[in-house]
Amino acid sequence: MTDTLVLILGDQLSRDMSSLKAADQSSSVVLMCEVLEEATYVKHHKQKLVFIFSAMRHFAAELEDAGWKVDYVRLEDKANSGAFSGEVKRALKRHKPEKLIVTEAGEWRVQAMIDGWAEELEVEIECLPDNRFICSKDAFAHWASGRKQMRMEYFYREMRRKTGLLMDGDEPEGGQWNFDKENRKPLKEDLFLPTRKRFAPDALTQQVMELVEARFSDNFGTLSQFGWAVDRKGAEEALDDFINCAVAEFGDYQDAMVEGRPFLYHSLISAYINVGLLDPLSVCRRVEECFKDGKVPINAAEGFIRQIIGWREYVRGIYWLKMPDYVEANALDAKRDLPWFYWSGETDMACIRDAVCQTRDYAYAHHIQRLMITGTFALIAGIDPKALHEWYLSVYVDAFEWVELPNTLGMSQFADGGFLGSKPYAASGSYIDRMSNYCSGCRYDVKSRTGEDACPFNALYWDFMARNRHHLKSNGRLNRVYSNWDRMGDDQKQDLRKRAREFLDSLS
Ligand code: FAD
Ligand code: DLZ
Ligand code: SF4
Repeated sequence: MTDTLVLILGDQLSRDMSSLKAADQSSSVVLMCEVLEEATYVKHHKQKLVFIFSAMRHFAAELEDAGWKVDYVRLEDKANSGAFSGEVKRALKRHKPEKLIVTEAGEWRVQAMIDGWAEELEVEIECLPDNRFICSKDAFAHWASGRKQMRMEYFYREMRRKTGLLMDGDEPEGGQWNFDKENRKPLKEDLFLPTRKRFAPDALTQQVMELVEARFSDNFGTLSQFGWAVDRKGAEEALDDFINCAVAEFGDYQDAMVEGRPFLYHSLISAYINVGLLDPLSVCRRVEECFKDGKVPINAAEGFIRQIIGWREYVRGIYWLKMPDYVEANALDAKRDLPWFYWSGETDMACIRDAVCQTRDYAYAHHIQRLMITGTFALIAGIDPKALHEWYLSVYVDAFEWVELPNTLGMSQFADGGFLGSKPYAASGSYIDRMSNYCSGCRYDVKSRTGEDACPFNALYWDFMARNRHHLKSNGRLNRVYSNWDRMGDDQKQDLRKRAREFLDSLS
């Protein structure tokens, strides 16, 4: 006898989900469904599809081992309706439960669908908050109310106090809330880089790889380097690997970039946290423990924990505060098409080529590559933020709209006019030269600003500042930039803008 149907979505792969906690195992059936509508709302990277479907299939087995009855609908099943609503309706007919329990969806699009079910379906529906976040949607809205501008730093301090992470009584551990100034070192030539743990696909993953190659053959990305963990044990091993060989250096080299070395000292765990294979707070406690044991310096521990209880929670709060209009934001009125090299990697710009090619091969690029290479280029070239958003949502294994959209539109493109962050992440080639080894192998000259061989970032940077002056002039953080521009001679300004225009005209 089934009293309850528990719907588990593809990014809710934890036995601690509020929906499972609220259900009685002996009288419940768990419904999981692979549906075409989720697989196609953007053209996901092949590795992301394999990761999600394989992780869902492994989680179904984990639930069965733990005593749950699971009704799992595969993409290949002939009767698959291709949509969540269709699959829920079919499951209601099969099991005739009195109640449907679901944890709220991560994405607005799916939550709107769930909200519609109350009218559409003849069953009691209980939709519970997602208990994997430290700050609920309501608590964030309360924190945000009355503020004209959001600032992550103040929100983050509240999260430190709330969790007690890196706190010494009421004071921050080490006497400072933020050690970011110490976290901007470029990589030294002779620094040892650890080889990071990758996971060979098991039989189930290989089956899914065949399915994805057959059904999604023209999606972006390759599968030959697939090395993601697809179950809880693997995700925990990936976390162990980060703790054992990378976390101590995470802070110092967080912003560094090295050609051909995609992973450096990053944790590579965002996808596992986002789908529920790792718990964010437990991850932070592990890192805090390393700091307390003297194995990890404060700048690394604080820098890492800030990303999770600060940025990750903050962007989720902004997403739910601002959706559904947020996706249309375009404060700088940027309209240019996304250049084809975001897909092909075929460009003479060595920095973009490396970021795009590793994205194709690993469905991964670290934060500074996303923000300061592909993100900054799009910003200063005036690429349509919605087109860029769809690109970021497609190409990374960890991409879910609630976290990707605020990072892209808000942090990276300033398309919300400075609601999420205080300044646009515009930069010239000298930033990339300082933080990476890209420029030494590039056909362009990072030191030149005009002429055919000049690094395109240089002229585009000034062109961006000049053409957006009416939007940005009141931003106090850009005063120095505009006084430098004003000090330039007219010929120099014209040359810079000409170089930018010619380069932009050459984009396809
Ligand atoms: P690490 O560098 O090791 O950081 C540790 C953890 O902190 C990450 O695993 C992640 O959970 C969290 N984190 C770090 N930075 C952020 C941030 N800005 N916002 C939210 N969480 C953060 N992250 C996603 O999870 N999904 C996305 O779709 C996504 N899209 C992005 C798009 C753009 C334009 C930018 C600039 C950033 C985006 N990020 C996204 C944030 C960040 O780049 C990734 O979380 C990070 O690169 C994942 O790699 P990692 O696990 O090795 O992270
Ligand atoms: C990303 C994704 C994909 C590709 N496929 C599925 C799927 O077939 N079934 C499913 O339950 N979830 C999938 N997901 C994850 C969902 O997109 C994710 O759960 C929602 O975006 C949450 O709002
Ligand atoms: Fe990128 Fe310019 Fe450096 Fe080339 S010279 S790698 S385009 S920043």
